[in-house]
Amino acid sequence: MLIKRLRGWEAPGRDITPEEDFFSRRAAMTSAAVIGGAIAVGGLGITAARADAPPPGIPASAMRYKPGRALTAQKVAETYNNFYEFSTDKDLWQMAQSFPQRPWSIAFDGMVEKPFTIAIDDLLKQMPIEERVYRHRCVEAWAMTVPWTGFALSKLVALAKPTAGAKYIVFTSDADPKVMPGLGGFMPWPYVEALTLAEANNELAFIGTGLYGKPMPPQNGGPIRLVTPWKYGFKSGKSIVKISFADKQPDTFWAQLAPDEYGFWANVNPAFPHPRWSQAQERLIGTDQVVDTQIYNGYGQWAASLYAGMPQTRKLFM
Ligand SMILES: Nc1nc2c(c(=O)[nH]1)N[C@H]1C(S)=C(S)[C@@H](COP(=O)(O)O)O[C@H]1N2
Ligand SMILES: [Mo]
Repeated sequence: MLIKRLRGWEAPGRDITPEEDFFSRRAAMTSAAVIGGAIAVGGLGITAARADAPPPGIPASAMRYKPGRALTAQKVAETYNNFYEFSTDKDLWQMAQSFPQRPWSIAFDGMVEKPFTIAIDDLLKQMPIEERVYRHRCVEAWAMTVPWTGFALSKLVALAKPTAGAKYIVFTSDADPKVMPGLGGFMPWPYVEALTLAEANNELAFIGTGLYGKPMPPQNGGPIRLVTPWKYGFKSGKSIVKISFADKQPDTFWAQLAPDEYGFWANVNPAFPHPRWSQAQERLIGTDQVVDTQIYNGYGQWAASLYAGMPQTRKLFM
């Protein structure tokens, strides 16, 4: 009997299909989807999932955090990016195609039982790969809804074995001047972002290794990135090469660059405007829709208890 070993970007139950098929099949199934609880909102095979019915090709389990929105068109999610190591322009995806994704390894250090380095493919073999459709809210007031493949961050924390005093997990992104023309200048490279260990162990916190059923494109943070859907997108570091554990809150990239605008917590909240723009609404990329932003990006059911004992001030939401 043939035992199929899932690759790192595959998830059990996913009907792996080349994207062209995936989208034309979705368009073809639009009328069927109406019966299944989704309605067509016109144009380009975009459907709005009314009752979080899974789009074709996506397992029902991927919908358990109730995205409640149509998937962003794959082409849009993969060609409209923030990755300042390459460029501050959104159309950097072509530049990122020469970013080598193998060999790739991740070093674990700081407050762990024993520091170690693991090759990405060895890590993927050990992790329970699944797929999750999440909304993503950038602090710049745009949003997307995409199917990530990967595994719960809590599984990675367990593998790393932090010591009793560790309180923070720190993610360092790759910084390779040979392939990243945006490095240098005044920015505090490398890109470092962090979570508390309590946040990292929250069930929503996810490590993304794939997107739309394929390996994570380099421009989206391949081969491995963080995904924290209740926080502004800048917390989710891309192309991670090091994960450290610490007992003190580290200096993070955005908090160093613009401390009055971007904080450590970065929880989404429409009631606290950015100093230069409102956070009340968000633009769904690839469409002309603008929708209301929700506290914790709509994930309060899972995330709000993390902050129950804290002052609900701007600091928690910037
Ligand atoms: N290393 C690194 N990670 C990063 C960024 C970056 O510039 N460099 N941008 C962040 C921001 S602001 C957002 S909104 C998301 C964008 O992810 P996407 O391009 O996959 O949509 O990546 C985040 N992670
Ligand atoms: Mo962002």
